[in-house]
Amino acid sequence: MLTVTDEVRDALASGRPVVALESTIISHGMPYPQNVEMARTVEGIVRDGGAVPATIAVLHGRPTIGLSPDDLELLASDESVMKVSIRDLPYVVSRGLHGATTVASTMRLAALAGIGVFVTGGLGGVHRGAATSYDVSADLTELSTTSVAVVCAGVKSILDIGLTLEKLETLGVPVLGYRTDEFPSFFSRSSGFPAPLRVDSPAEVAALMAAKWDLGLAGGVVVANPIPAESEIPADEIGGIIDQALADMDALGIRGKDATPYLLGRIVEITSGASLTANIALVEANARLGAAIAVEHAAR
Ligand code: PSU
Ligand code: MN
Repeated sequence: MLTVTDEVRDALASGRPVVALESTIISHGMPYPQNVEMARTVEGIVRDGGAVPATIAVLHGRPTIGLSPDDLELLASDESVMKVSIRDLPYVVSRGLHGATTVASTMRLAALAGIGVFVTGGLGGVHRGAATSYDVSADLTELSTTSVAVVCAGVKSILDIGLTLEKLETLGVPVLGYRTDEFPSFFSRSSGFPAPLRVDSPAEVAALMAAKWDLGLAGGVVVANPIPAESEIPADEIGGIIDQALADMDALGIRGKDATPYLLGRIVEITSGASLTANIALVEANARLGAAIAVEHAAR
């Protein structure tokens, strides 16, 4: 049921490095046209790093691994594109709809295609107030079962970072700080929480992936790569802005799958675009690291 481009299929068949990229970040994570520019740039960074990019989405009901420039433009600009997590996949497939895949559904489709490394911006997690809202992203449960390494910049403090790390521990997911002892919080290099484990090279990440899966431990690996220092928004600066965005969301009664896209958009508004610049910079840095990990993974 998958459509895989010839380039991605050939690379996988001959054991060359491939990096999966998600599409919710394009359709529901950033405004147009910066979203499509980011998507193109990131594919270029992966290529420059010696790997084949495979952006993943559902197009006309077909899970599609590897997208054309026109596909990227459609995902970036078409209002009908649904945000598709695991539970939504059968709906868009059976109805022939377009869907932008989250971390959870991109991981699953990447694994089905045989791709082991995936680059994104930030993971979903346990939302603040989850004790009453029950809002815990399906990204976490997917990480517990699907064997793909996810390169991200940590999680935003729109989430409860402490509870997210606890949940990942319960689910048996290794969380690696990349060249850091502190878990990063997306816009900021710090979060106040230690990184559960630390690695210092792409080869170390690839070795850990191999060890995990050779042991028969199915499931993902989180590689938390702090935003480059020159692009970071310090935690004390972004903290109040996130609180404001959360208060605005509550006032509007927005919840469920609309929560994360609303908060991302509202933070861009409040910061007059500064958060978008940071967001793009961190995704680009993750693409550089992800390509290097994919090269090491393929070499094993
Ligand atoms: N966090 C970000 N940017 C994003 C997302 C999360 O900083 O674009 C997107 C990812 O696609 C992630 C999804 O998988 O939001 C999580 O949504 P939810 O909380 O509804 O599971
Ligand atoms: Mn949710």
